[in-house]
Amino acid sequence: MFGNIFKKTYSIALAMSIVCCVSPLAFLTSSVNGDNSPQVTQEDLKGLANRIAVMVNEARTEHGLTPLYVTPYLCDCSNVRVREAVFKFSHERPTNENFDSVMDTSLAPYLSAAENLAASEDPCTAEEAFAQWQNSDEGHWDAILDPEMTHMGVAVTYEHKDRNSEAFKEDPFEWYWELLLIQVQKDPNCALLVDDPDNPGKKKRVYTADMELNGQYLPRLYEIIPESTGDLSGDGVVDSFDYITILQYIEYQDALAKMKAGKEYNEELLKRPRTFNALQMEAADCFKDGVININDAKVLQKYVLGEVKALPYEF
Ligand SMILES: [Ca+2]
Repeated sequence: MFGNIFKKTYSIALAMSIVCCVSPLAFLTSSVNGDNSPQVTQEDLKGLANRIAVMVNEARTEHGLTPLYVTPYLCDCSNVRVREAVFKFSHERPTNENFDSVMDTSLAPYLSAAENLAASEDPCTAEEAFAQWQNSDEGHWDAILDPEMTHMGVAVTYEHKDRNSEAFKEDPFEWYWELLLIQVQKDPNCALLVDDPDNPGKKKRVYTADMELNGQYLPRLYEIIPESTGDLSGDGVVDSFDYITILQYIEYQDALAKMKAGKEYNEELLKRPRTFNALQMEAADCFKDGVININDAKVLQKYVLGEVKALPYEF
């Protein structure tokens, strides 16, 4: 169809790591149940997974690599895998298939995939779990810093064990961590015909952009919740910082559109993706016309300068 660029290949079976965390820092254990199990909520687990996602991107950015997008679907897959890992700590699933069979390729069309697993004793922080991969010489860190990767899903789970049980004595791990990394396929709608150096006089198709996956976003430490139109930082005031934020967003989107169209674009801009969450998108649309462009930035600037009295701007 589009040549062998869509041929499915994947790197599999990165070695697992089981490292005991012996940090004296208590984590999520301030309140305990009668049986001494920490009260861990779904919100806690999501927060830990988000923290891992942020650390992955901090590490990539430090190494000059583009950050990875998180998608809700990949996190669902990651969650399936982390629950499987509680009972079978392996890159092979209970069905004996490889880990990547957890993904439906129509929802996550990938060229390559990798999985990092970690297990740790209670208590354990996200930083300690992440450090297991960073200090591993079994491919975990290489997977995180793989320049080809584009998207990820992360999940964390907690499986309480009775401290006096045989199960606990044999296997004291209660925290499980899964990071699913993929390199997404190229967007078939963003391709150019260029001269083929190997076949003089012939053209070849070159893909200019990765596919965009449903709901993809760049993880942040805290979700930004704008308090009004124009408050992109979520600090309750509309000021020049918000103006700079919307300009950077527009600049990035512009470079992205140019890349997809095969036009010249500023590569530096694409190394620092700027995305807005759904609430920020709403807050950035100062004209309330359904699109975010330079007109919204101009109105926001005028509002900051006092030339426009209210946002959103009404004609
Ligand atoms: Ca603000």
